Amino acid sequence: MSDSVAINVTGMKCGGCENSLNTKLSALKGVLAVKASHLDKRVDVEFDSAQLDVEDIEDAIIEAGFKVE
Ligand SMILES: [Cu+2]
Repeated sequence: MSDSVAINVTGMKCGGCENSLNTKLSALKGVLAVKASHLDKRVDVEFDSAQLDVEDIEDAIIEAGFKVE
């Protein structure tokens, strides 16, 4: 089932940071769409809640070197 979440993320400073986070999260199984914004300090994620949950996404964000608020 498709679900969506907006996660507050700090540490993104430019479009390059957005791209690396987009790439990292898009690679997760079950992630359908990602939109990271360093200006909004936020990442919007659509995902299949049967395959992963919000914690898995947050873990990947932290692994990518950013901070979940
Ligand atoms: Cu950057």
